[in-house]
Amino acid sequence: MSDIALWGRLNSGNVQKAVWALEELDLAYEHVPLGGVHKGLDDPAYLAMNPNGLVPTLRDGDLIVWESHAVVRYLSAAYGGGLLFPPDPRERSVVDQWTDWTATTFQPAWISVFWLLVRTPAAQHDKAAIDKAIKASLGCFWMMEQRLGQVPYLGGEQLTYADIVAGASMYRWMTMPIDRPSMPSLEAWYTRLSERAAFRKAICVSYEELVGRLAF
Ligand SMILES: N[C@@H](CCC(=O)N[C@@H](CS)C(=O)NCC(=O)O)C(=O)O
Repeated sequence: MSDIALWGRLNSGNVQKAVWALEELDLAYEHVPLGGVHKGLDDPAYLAMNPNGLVPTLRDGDLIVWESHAVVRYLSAAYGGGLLFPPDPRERSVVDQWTDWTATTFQPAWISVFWLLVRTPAAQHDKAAIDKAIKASLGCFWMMEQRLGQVPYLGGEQLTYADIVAGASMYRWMTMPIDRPSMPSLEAWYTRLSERAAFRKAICVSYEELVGRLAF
């Protein structure tokens, strides 16, 4: 058994961030499907590891970490060897800025489009709410468009964990049936990410099982 284990269903956007980091760093790990159709989130043994009762959870030896951004940041710091995780605090502050913005602002905005449009059964769609959520998301995407017009990655010149947590949204955003205004720098970033095997494996994953499904 590998020292590293990851719990969570592979069609969870938050689990996908952890898978991308593990794959990007070429780490050996055991994957344990959990949540969604696999259930198990209320298993006392799981709750003892992750009292938040959600996925992902990472184990590395005797360390347990949950919260996807903490997991990705840990893997980058522990195994990135300077890649993904800039050692200079000034450079890293910018990476953290985009990472925390993703957690607090960007992800809540775009994921609400995903829930209203994809996870909500079509018969219950609320067009006004969907339009409002798309508008709020576009505000975030325009910020990224501007940043990515200046530098190739959110943190600067190199791929970092900020690209992992924010880029994890891109496959869903680019494949949802919505009108997307042209954003050349964002699209070029998506193309750059798509050239990475780790991105394709972790992020370009079917979400068919989630369509029209508000709960498991
Ligand atoms: N803030 C948490 C959110 C975790 C979360 O919401 N996980 C969802 C999947 S994306 C979950 O466990 N849902 C229940 C399920 O999969 O059954 C993180 O980033 O890890």
